[in-house]
Amino acid sequence: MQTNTSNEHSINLHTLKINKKPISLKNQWSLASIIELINLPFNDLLFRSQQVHREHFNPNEIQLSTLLSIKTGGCPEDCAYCPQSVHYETDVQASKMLEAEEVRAAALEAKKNGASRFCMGAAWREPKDRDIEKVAELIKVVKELEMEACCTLGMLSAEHANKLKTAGLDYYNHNLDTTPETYTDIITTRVYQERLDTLDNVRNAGVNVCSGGIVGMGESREQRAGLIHQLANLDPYPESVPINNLVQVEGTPLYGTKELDPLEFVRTIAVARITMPTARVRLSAGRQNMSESTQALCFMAGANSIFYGDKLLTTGNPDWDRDQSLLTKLDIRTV
Ligand code: SAM
Ligand code: DTB
Ligand code: SF4
Repeated sequence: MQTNTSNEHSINLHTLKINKKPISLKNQWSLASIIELINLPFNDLLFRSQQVHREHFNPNEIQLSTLLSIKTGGCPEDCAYCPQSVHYETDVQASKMLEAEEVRAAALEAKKNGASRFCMGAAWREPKDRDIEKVAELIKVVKELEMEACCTLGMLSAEHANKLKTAGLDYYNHNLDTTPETYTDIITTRVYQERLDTLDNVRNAGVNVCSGGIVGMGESREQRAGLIHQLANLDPYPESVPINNLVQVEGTPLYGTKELDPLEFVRTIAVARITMPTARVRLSAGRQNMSESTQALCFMAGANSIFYGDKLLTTGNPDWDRDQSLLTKLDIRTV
């Protein structure tokens, strides 16, 4: 465990050149220092995260990403939060992969509504070779519309990551979701190290990394700090960090979990901002039941991206108009 003092963390040192020799420096955070942060008095924590946020971003701008499920349901994995797993009986109907024209229409609508990134999700453990060929075509469709393209397709080999990079992929989303210690309580069909290996393959292919997690699954505050600890110590840390509040779906094992106090969600965002100062921290799933005041506190704490559009993958999200009204009230511009 590292014992760096918190002052050393106010800037992110990805690479330094000493005597012209490039060396990589990890953004090292000890678990203890992150627990100390998350336990700060709320106002002190928010003041600090807002300071870090202003050092790196315009505090009145957020980025908009729109999601589309390109292959829904029937997933062999058993993620306890997910309505798309074959292991649970939910209302989700499994479907075939969408055609390029359907994707073009959805991306065009997202662009017209102001989204800059289009993220395509598939309910796969991992894509097969023929899936990668089809997704590569979909990435080209999104790039033709001059939007950033993101995919989340499950585990990815180095070869598949390289193919998606060649097709023009900008970001790949693959969440760590929990701490390593709690992972096996949530998912038994794959191991944490496989998640880390996928992130390495994405990084090595030159694709930007989008990785975050889910809170509200019954974890403790220290475990939320533990998730941020894992993300912040990736070398380098992800360019995009989605923080999801569990969307409880009937039929999944986590349905009925005690709801997380919204202020605990805000604390998690603040700690993500402080420990990953230049990342886009995304206020992700869970906004449909979140008050405008809580969302405003999340932006204050350093969130500067949202999923935008009335659907996430299979569950609801605030519609375009409702979000535009909130952003107008807060004088937030979009990028
Ligand atoms: N199958 C791929 C995978 O798991 O990597 C990609 C799609 S999966 C739905 C992407 C992410 O959505 C998960 O890692 C998880 O963080 C998030 N997610 C899924 N169901 C959720 C729920 N009910 N509430 C909040 N986040 C959820
Ligand atoms: C992420 O971190 N959250 C998004 C996206 N990446 C793929 C997915 C949220 C899914 C919520 C449940 C659903 O709609 O199925
Ligand atoms: Fe499958 Fe992804 Fe859902 Fe897990 S989160 S069950 S891998 S779609």
